[in-house]
Amino acid sequence: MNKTVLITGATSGIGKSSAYIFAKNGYNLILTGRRLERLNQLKEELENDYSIKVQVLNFDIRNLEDTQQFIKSIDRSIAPTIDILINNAGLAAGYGPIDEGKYEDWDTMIDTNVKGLLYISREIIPIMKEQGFGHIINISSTAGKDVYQNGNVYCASKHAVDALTKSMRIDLLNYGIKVTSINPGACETEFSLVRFKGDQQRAKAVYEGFTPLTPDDIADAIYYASTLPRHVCINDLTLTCITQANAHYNIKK
Ligand code: NDP
Ligand code: 8X3
Repeated sequence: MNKTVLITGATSGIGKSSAYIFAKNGYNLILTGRRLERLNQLKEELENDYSIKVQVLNFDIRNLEDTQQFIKSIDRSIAPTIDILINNAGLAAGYGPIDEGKYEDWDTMIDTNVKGLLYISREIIPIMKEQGFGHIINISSTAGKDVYQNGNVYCASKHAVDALTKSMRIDLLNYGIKVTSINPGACETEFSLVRFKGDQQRAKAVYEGFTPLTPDDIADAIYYASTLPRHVCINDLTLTCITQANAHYNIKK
């Protein structure tokens, strides 16, 4: 019987790379995101290339009712168990001093990165408790460990993810559920394009002058953390490219 992994935000970047690595290793997948066409393409490709099943759940994780409804619609023939939940969907919106922040951007980041992660987790944890096992992997960031200039609310949202990860681990200790935080540094995905609202030049400039992490680098770390022996749990794993020390220091040529 295949194991199942639920990945939020699988239409791009780290979530998409994670879908590939788990598919290659024989997991069935439940993939979420708002861009349905991308989800359907990925499903078709992965089901054709690997002998696995994929269910697509097309919803916005900021919407509680939709989240509840879509999680209830999980096809238990594809996912008799939910072995791994990767809370990956997230974003930064805007970059600037706090007194110039846009209320809409703040809502978007907090509603997605914090409340969305909570909504999904609240729906999946009872399933894992009933199973008596499961692994929750929250994608935080180096921005969840330190703050940087102009990062304010994004950093706050990832610090919240860090706190929730630690809290979940304590609250779920009795139920055989592992909880891991993966904290990447700069990784070239659509992240900066989203942060800078489609400004391709500005987004590209973020990754110039150094070799950033790739989404496959992060997916490898996620896969590693999720395939350790039953009694071993990586609590917290921060990874950066070789020129980056933390959220502040990244040497660019
Ligand atoms: P991408 O922009 O490439 O991917 C983000 C994913 O999140 C997309 O699949 C997107 O899907 C999904 N998403 C965003 N908002 C929503 C929403 N409201 N409802 C459902 N899905 C949503 O960025 P990354 O792959 O880089 O980001 C993935 C995670 O990694 C994020 O949590 C990010 O904060 C974190 N991270 C990224 C780093 C980086 O440097 N890239 C470093 C550290 C952490 P869709 O738009 O189709 O809904
Ligand atoms: C994303 C990394 O440095 O852009 O979490 O905040 S950074």
